[in-house]
Amino acid sequence: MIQALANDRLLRALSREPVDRTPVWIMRQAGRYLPEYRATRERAGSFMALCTSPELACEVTLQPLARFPLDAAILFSDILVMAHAMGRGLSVEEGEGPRIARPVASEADVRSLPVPDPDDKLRFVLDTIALIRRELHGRVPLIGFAGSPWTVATYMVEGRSSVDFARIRGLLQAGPRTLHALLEKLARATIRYLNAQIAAGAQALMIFDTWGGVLATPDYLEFSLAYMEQILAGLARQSEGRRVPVILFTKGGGIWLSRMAATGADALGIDWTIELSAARNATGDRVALQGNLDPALLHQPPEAIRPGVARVLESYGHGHGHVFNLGHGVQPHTDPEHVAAMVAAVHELSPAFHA
Ligand code: 1CP
Repeated sequence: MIQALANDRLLRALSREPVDRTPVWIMRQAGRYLPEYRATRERAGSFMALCTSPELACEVTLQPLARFPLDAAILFSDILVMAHAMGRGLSVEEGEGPRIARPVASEADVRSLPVPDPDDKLRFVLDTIALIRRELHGRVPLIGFAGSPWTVATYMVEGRSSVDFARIRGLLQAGPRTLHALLEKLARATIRYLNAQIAAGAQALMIFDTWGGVLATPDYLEFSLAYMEQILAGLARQSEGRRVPVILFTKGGGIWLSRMAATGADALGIDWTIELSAARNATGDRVALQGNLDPALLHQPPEAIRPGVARVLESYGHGHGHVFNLGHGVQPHTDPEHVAAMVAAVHELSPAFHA
């Protein structure tokens, strides 16, 4: 099915083609800050029930688009459905974050992990993508995603969110062979999974490396970036007659941007700790940049949000190749009216940077 897109600003900006204004979407745009999301989650009964129901996952994907004039939809799912598909058991309890029932602890555990067939074990995601595409009617593109092997491995080894990453760091120091075997399996599984997302209708992809930033530079290159590079090399980058751009996001990765730009990614996600002007200098216009308003600014009143948006736009400066976003996910206690103010400011202020 080739369907013309009414609004292709996101895809154009990710390929550094001209746009009339800067496209904008929001990491975690479907989520707990929206009362309608909380209502649908309640109706689903659990986070996993929400993720595995294509109808409900499609519903929450579209909720932020009904509120704000955004330039993209992002699939409602989670990076940890991969752990579920590999049979390790995933649950997400209200206010507690994700839990893996059977964490990976030994070389034997790694050896026993399957590389899941996405058409079987992750069918619910592919069905959700197809349904969202039907419901979008080509209004905006749909972004698919996966976690980086390193970031998914942190949860599979730690069993939950971590502050010190003691177990996986222990594995890294003590026996990198086991960790490499796990990461290699996750990379292979993720290539199959993301290619299946493209075949189901994803029009751009994002790889979330939320925890790459906790690593020392040589370890980041060996245990995180190398596997993202493998994934990039294994993806079908063309679908429906168009390029499927890939965004790479390492939170805390500001010091590695030039290396990230050399992986073949189309765009890099930038967190709020580095200025876009510096990121643009470091990458030399080889990639598009996405970001990077500090999500904490959205707790301020709308009068303070507008100048914050202006600073981000000015920091990127004149020209194409910028996708406006936060530097990380929108926080659960954010007032949706403040999000509306941010989006309105991007609409009003950004055309001047493309004239
Ligand atoms: O952006 C969107 O609207 C799409 C949905 C989405 C995405 C892209 C969700 C829904 N999760 C993710 C990615 C994700 N999940 C990441 C990478 C991006 C990031 O850093 O924010 C990570 C690290 C996770 C793991 C995860 N799942 C967490 C974070 C835990 C931690 O260690 O900080 C949480 C809270 C979940 C559950 C989850 N996933 C998504 C939502 C809305 C929620 C909250 C669940 C609820 O309703 O209680």
